[in-house]
Amino acid sequence: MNWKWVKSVQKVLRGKQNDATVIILLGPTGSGRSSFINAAIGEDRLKCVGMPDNSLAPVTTDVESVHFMRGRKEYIFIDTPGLDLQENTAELIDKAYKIAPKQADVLVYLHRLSDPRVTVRPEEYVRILKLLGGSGWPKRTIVATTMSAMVDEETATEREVQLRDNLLKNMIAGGTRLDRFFGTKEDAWRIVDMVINSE
Ligand SMILES: Nc1nc2c(ncn2[C@@H]2O[C@H](COP(=O)(O)OP(=O)(O)OP(=O)(O)O)[C@@H](O)[C@H]2O)c(=O)[nH]1
Ligand SMILES: [Mg+2]
Repeated sequence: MNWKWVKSVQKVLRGKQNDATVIILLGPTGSGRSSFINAAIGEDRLKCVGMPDNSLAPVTTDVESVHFMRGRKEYIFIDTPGLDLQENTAELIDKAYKIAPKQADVLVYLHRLSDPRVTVRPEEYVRILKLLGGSGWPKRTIVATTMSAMVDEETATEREVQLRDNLLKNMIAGGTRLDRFFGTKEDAWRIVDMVINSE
């Protein structure tokens, strides 16, 4: 975890309008965080993998926030660098714990179903989810799977079962949701609203 970007997220959280809903996108590089935000706002505001070229380098290297009005309600989406890119995670998160952040309202953790392996250790993403989501983080978290179309349905389902029954078992018992994201605007809001409406 890179200390610098955790601080940037906390700055956004501290400065947020009381009635704005903050949605943080987390996950390994290339999991589709920036595409999720672009889908939700219906605009290619953030640079994504493949835009403008097919470079293999991670695209999002710093925290970026995007404000969006849905009706009269304000939403702040926060894009973050890939959680699998950083070094010294444990030490840096320990430091970050010492700053009391305002909590995020929704934490969307993306996981690619096309990946045969999980590249971020659960201890690491749980720590960052706790840090940014406060004490009620499990209920504010949704793990959304992406890129299901890149594998056959049997493989996709089997990987989701493994996530549900093994890796995410404790989080799900605490109220975290697991669902598939299909890439559209409607679907991005369905995912976000699932958490908001459960409060
Ligand atoms: N085939 C397929 N491609 C997808 C799907 N979802 C997203 N993508 C593509 O996968 C890429 C994801 O890129 P980003 O949204 O930039 O991912 P990111 O997590 O922000 O990545 P970094 O910022 O580089 O760490 C984009 O090119 C999307 O168009 C999907 O369900 N299937
Ligand atoms: Mg990105």
